[in-house]
Amino acid sequence: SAVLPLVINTWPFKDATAKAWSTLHSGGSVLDAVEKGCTQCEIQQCDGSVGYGGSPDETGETTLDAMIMNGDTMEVGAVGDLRRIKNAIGVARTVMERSKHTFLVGESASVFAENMGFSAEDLSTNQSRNIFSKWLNENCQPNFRQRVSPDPTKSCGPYKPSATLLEQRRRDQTIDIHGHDTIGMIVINQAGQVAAGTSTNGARHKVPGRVGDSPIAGAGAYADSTVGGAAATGDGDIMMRFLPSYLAVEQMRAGIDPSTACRTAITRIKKYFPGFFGAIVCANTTGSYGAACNKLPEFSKFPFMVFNKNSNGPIKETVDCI
Ligand code: SD4
Repeated sequence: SAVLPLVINTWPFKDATAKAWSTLHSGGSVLDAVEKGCTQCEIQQCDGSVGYGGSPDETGETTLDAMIMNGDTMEVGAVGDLRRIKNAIGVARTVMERSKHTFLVGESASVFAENMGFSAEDLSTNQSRNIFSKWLNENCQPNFRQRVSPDPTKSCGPYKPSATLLEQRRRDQTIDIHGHDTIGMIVINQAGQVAAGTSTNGARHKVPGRVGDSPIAGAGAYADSTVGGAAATGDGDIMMRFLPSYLAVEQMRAGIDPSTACRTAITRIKKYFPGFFGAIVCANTTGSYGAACNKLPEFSKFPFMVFNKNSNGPIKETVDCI
């Protein structure tokens, strides 16, 4: 039932939900709750798809995307292709609050973070090194690698033309459906203030420089305290073209209930990319919430977490995909 406060996030990342709730409960703002909740997942490397040690790119490096949005002021802070820094959503919040900018990327974002006191660390782990070397061995002929780059651990390019790529993407799994995914979180407090955020290590074996949907306002997440919030997960290369979080919030603004709003956002993408992998959660300022996902043979139910005034703890819910 619809009550506030409310914490809702993608996937069964319950410690993140609990952390956001306790942050709110101990007097924190909705932004604090989103930041601490997502940070919890970055620390725990939630299912290998949030934080360090996951989704190595074509060179084996893990890079992070994150954003946070203040639905009262419509301020956003985001980082993409962030290197060496574990707390991506912390850096995103710092971009929002300590610079006049919205979105910093790549090496420069990392230097900004270091200058702001975030410590630089290697984001690789044995697990990410294993994922990388397995992929490299399976996908790159040694002589091909040699020809492209004198360093055989570097790029697998040159890249195929995109028609071939479209075919290939039906077979490849760059987004890991079976592990879980990006954390996307919406927090609404008793006063109806809304914040939303995301944190992810993106897609496996991405081309270096690739930034997904997660740090893009309106794609990965969106918040507007006059309406509500939304957060998405899935194949960001497809999803970012449709701004699904923005669409869900705009649907709710027009008076549509959250479940229908989420379904509309998924249906819009499905029309062009029926086989895309993705899901979305959304909530309005009454505390009513919903979720939707695109049905695939291997993905028919989407789990998400909810914690509101009526719960005794984080509750896992699922929605049937459409
Ligand atoms: C991305 N949306 O970078 C993220 C990853 C994700 O399910 O959510 N995967 O594309």
